[in-house]
Amino acid sequence: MPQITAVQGRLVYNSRGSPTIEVDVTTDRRHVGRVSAPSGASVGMHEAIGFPSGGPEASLRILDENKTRMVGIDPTDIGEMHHVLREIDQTPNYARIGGSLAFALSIAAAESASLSEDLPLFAFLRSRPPLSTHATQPKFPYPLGNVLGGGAHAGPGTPDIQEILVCPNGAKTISDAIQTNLEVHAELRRVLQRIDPGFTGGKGDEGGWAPKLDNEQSLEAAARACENLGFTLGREVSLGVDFASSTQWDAEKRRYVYDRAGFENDVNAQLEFVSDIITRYKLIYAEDAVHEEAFEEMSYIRECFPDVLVTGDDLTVTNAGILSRAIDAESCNAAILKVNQAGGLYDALEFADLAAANGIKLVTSHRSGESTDSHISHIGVATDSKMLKVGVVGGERVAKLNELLRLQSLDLICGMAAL
Ligand code: 2PG
Ligand code: MG
Repeated sequence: MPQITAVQGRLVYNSRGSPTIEVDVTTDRRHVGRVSAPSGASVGMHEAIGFPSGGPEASLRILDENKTRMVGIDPTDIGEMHHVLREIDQTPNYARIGGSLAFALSIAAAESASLSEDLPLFAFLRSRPPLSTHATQPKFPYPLGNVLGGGAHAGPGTPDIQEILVCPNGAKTISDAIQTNLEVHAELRRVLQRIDPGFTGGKGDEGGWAPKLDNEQSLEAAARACENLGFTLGREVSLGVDFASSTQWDAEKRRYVYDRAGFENDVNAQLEFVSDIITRYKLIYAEDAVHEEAFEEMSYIRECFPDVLVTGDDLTVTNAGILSRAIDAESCNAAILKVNQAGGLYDALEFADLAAANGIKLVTSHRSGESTDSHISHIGVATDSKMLKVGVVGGERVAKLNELLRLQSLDLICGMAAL
């Protein structure tokens, strides 16, 4: 039986320059899994806590105090590490040890186990619990890339909408898909420079352009970039939007406040606003179109747009209990999978399994504050995710895309996921 022989944590930095933790887990003295924890800027209120009150240092101290409980366990049983983490932290949201520690430890253990079995991480994860419901042949998720950023990911003057995304839904191979997103991103820069010759080429946290334009102008520019390349929106290439509506929601006023554009939406106006954007820009993907507790309003959008991936992120926070609520209310037909929202890998895979069993499509996603790790590319393939939301440019984003290209050359994954 393979055994964890060493666990080592350290402080490192994420793509925003904020401190985070990295954990190495060694199996049988040779197989080292190494993972560092990402962090979000627009964080759902029911997500796992990133770090306890003492920050990354406190998580590292807790790791040091508890290392001996991890040494000796079998990392090929994903449930064992989960069990240890749950013994140390019995809070529902990893408030004691920090979700970042649960994230880094659990994925590093799985990576070291996959190395000990000489399997790519995705194949290792597919072959054991808690994943049970999956297609027999793995397929590539479509890369869903942020081409224009605003909201919590970019400064004043940029759109209130957090992310305008591109999906190369006509691509037949993962390499074509990645290339298409890169072309749209590059063409969008030219479009933005034509609109505003003073555009500096500045980008938001995820590598999408951050122009001084409002929501409408930004969507127009993204659509024009696709059309300039000869694409018909909704055919070879489609746009998506992460509205990240909890950022705009003012619970006291019960209105969505669009500070930068200078208007407010009551609940009905928000539904009209979102529906209008989905229709006019032929969106294939609409994330968090309403705030994180608006299960009923989300279900209205889902009903109106059965062919759009009406996706929960802050709404479902990779939490199986909350996903059950969304399933009961028929709030969404797709859900974001971010392991660090759940905390540990086991929690996230349970969520994935529940989603699959209920016909909810998965979109595995990065965070705005990322590392150069590429484990989520494997997690996306392992969970039969339809899309992998990882950005288009920037070292920490490209790292995930390049991993998909490496997987392509292994010839173990056939074709693109059916959307
Ligand atoms: C989101 C994510 C990633 P953040 O809202 O979907 O794009 O952003 O990591 O800031 O929560
Ligand atoms: Mg989101």
